[in-house]
Amino acid sequence: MKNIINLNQNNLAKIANRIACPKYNRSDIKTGIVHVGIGGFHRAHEAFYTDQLLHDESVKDWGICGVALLDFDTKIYNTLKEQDGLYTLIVKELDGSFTKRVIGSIVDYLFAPENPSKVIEKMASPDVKIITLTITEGGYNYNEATKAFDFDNPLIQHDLEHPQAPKTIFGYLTEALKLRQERGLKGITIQSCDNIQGNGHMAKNMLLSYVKKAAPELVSWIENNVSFPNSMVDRITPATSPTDISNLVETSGIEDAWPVVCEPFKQWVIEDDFIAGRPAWEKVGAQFVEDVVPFEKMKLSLLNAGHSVLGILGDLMGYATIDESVHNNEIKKFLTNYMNIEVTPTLAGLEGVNLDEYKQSLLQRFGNIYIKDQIDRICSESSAKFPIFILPTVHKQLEKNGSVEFASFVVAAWAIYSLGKNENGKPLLIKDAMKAILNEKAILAKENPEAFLEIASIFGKLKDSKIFVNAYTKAYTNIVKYGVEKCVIAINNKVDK
Ligand code: CS2
Repeated sequence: MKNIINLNQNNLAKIANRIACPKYNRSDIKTGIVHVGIGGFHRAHEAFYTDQLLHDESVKDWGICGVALLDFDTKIYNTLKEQDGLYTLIVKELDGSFTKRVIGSIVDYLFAPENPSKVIEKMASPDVKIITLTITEGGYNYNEATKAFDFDNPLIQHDLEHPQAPKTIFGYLTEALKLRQERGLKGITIQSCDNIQGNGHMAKNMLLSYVKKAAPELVSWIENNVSFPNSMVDRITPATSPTDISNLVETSGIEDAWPVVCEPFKQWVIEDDFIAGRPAWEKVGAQFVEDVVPFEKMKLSLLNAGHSVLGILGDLMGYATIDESVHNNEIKKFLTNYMNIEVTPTLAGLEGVNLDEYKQSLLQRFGNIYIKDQIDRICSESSAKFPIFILPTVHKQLEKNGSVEFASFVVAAWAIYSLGKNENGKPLLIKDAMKAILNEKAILAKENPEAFLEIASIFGKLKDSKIFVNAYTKAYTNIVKYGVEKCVIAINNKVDK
């Protein structure tokens, strides 16, 4: 067994004898990017791309300052502080080998609840040209029912009343942009890296809604000085498990409190709209395109929706990981049918993309047995995910009188899942901001399945569609009667005939 080395800047030279480490001088790197939400995904994706780019000696202006926004983020902040922003990225290859490297692109880190003004100042710094966000689908404060910004959110109310000590991203951005305006600074880019259709538009619309109320004089400055490129981001990044941590100690003798694990695949398609310049991420594999919307649609409605299908059905059946779920042949067939019959007809404008290959590659990625992507992770916050991943497909299919049988089946399964037990009677670990209301409606749905569709902030007016409601009710009744697997087999058989 090798002697154990703690991961930090001082030990980097020693660690470099064991696994790949940053070869650039981190103390030379300026912060050009502030990133909010330094979870696993950011560290497997943007921070990885940026680390690769920083190996080009001429690139010195694009270090990342990671901002932990929520109280909940204390642990990641403390870890980054202890480890000088360094962490290990462990790529779990398809052949079972692990490729490990230390990532050095996060050169600064701040904990917003501890010192809000420091974060605001950092965002307003002249060196900072881009603010990137991974604040989750729910973090944009968009209400599906009203199709507008949710001012009823108590945290938003708090930010309106305490602009100097905000709690939400909207409060922070507003204060920082005010300073930039006051100081006559040039523009800045706000780049969403969340799984949302038109994530740049969403970021812009939600921010402007807030600013119209909080600081109306700033609206036109934002319109003229801030760009909001859309982007499609992709890399499956499960939650780090205790085994991942101990395995790194055992195999490489590196003590890292929070390594990140991910799949080998990665993709980043970005609209080239950076008002204050940008890193040449294309040199390390990102694609810059004029219109990212078709790519986003493809990824959200195939990959992310595919995850939710495997997650909800798999969880009810008692599986713990996505690979287990997709290795059930009937579930895999169901997902393939869903992708081919309901999603594919809604996709267009994907010149140069081979959709059949893309779908095939998704099944392979989901099936990576080394990733062990937790079903609990996938099913978490489904109330924010369904309206983005699955329901847009339903609406498009309804418009063109296409099938909604598969999607409505998954919604029915979600209603049953929200009762909190799997088919073997074991409690499900449901993590969802809307857990209480989901459960309340799920209980009512036992008598009247439609009750679940009454949650307007998720389903909008979907309950008015007879076609959807009929398919959903039928699926609900069948699942209760026969269980998920038998129903899935029956639906698949109908397609085969
Ligand atoms: C997942 C995503 O959260 C989810 O439900 O679908 O985190 C997914 O793994 C990533 O978007 C992959 O790029």
